[in-house]
Amino acid sequence: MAEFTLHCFCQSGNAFKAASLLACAGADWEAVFVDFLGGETRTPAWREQVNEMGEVPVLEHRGLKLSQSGVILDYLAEALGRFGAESPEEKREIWRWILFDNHKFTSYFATHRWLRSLAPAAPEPAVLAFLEARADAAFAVVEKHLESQDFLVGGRPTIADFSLSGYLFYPPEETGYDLAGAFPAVHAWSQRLAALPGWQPPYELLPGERIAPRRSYPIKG
Ligand SMILES: N[C@@H](CCC(=O)N[C@@H](CS)C(=O)NCC(=O)O)C(=O)O
Repeated sequence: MAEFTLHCFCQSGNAFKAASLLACAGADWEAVFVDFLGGETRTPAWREQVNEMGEVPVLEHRGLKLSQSGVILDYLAEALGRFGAESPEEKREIWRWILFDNHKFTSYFATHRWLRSLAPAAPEPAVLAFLEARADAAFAVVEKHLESQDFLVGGRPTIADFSLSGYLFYPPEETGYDLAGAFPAVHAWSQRLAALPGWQPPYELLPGERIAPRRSYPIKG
């Protein structure tokens, strides 16, 4: 049995945040596939046994069961001694970005992608437009920050980078964003992360079946 177990599925960028850190740190880990699209996380048994919040990812390590990608990343940085803060100031700065990610960046971008490409029912156009505008505003903040630095905090990759980049590596026809054109500094940063030893794209790193986008819309960028 591997040292770390990650409950995950390949469409989950939140799971990819933890999986890519584990891969880049060279950790001994295994994936447990969660049939999210088949409704597994909504079953009472899964909520009772794995995560009462009904969310992926969940990390298991030495009898601990952790959820919330930010908490998992923080735990892994400490357990593996990689990609963590080197001072209290850095720790606060990392958490500032992770909280921004969870509230404004991943949340709108991932929900937009889900409704646009993966949800069984086509979304209301106004809902999609609202999410796109909110994602654009969050992207603009990150773009500006990265125009003058290679990584989000401390000039080197940290868990803040793994958090905010969780959904950036899904294909443009799925996310609706061609980053090279739409947000070039974000794109360049994502390429620096993809160049880290051990890094793999989500559809190679995580288990599950890739599905084609269910609908087609114009791509930004
Ligand atoms: N803030 C959570 C978000 C996790 C999350 O929303 N995961 C999705 C899959 S990528 C999920 O399980 N959603 C179920 C739901 O919203 O009911 C984190 O960072 O781990």
